[in-house]
Amino acid sequence: MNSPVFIATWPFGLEAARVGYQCLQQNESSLDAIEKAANTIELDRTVTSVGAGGMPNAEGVLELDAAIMDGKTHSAGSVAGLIGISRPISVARKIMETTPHVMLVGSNALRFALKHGFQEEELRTEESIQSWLNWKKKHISQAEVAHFEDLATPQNHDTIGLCALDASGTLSAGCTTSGLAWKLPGRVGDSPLIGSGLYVDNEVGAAAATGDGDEMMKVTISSRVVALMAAGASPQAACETALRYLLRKRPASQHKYGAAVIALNTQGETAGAATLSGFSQNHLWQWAVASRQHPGGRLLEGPYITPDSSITSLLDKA
Ligand code: SD4
Repeated sequence: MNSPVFIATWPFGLEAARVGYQCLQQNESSLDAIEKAANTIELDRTVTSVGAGGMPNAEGVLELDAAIMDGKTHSAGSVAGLIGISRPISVARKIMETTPHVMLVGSNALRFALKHGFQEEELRTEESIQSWLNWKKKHISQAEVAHFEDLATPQNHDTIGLCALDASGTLSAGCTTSGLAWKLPGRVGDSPLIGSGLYVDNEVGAAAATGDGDEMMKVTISSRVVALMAAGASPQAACETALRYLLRKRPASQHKYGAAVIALNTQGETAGAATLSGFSQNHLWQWAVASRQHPGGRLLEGPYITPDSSITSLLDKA
């Protein structure tokens, strides 16, 4: 018997970690724990970057991306640009379990979801519509390049990435998001891409990502973290090395809104790290861990990686 562990990105990941860990304590599979924990955040309309209540695209349409991966079977399911379905990770799981495919997109993903009993509903809130209208008013007269300049505020992004190790020793991972607010219609980020937003190798570990998907997908960051662990790195060293690789290959990403990864290995060791860009004392990189020591979960901060060093905590500098 393994000692279960659940990790998730961001402060709202604390609730996900608590819910996920509770499932694991009741001997549910890591896959079920990932789905239930992700659903909790997807259905929470106060979280403005995941599922219902998420921020819309440039045309005011809320397009959701999600993926799930099962370490036991090394199978995966994924959905992108899904409109009007509140639990996209469950649609991703349904694709994984009932089709020979991995990923469905847009209107055909919606058709698939409806066929499998998911209900279509309005997922935008008054608040998210108002934020979009405010953004639109500000940007209507500007060129499209300017359109992207202020995408990176804490309200505009923050995907939930999740990794779980269950009592049988099986790892699973998930990722679900409304993606970058005000994105171009049809834009798909890293979150639903296997290897970028998430990856699991049941003999090694699991990883999930959040942050600038347009940068992280260029280095398939989550599979890189798992490959580094397979080569002998600790989860912490793997996260930091993968982020340094991103900064080396894409120096421009240092000036963008940041990238972050979490990792969990077969021993139940956990890690998280982020690039320094995009983070401040007002927007900390935090991730949640729930385990036997902390069944209700606890939040950890940092470290923040620069090309040649790391900073443990931005709070210490306060
Ligand atoms: C994306 N990775 O769509 C997501 C956004 C995110 O923190 O996680 N931001 O690129």
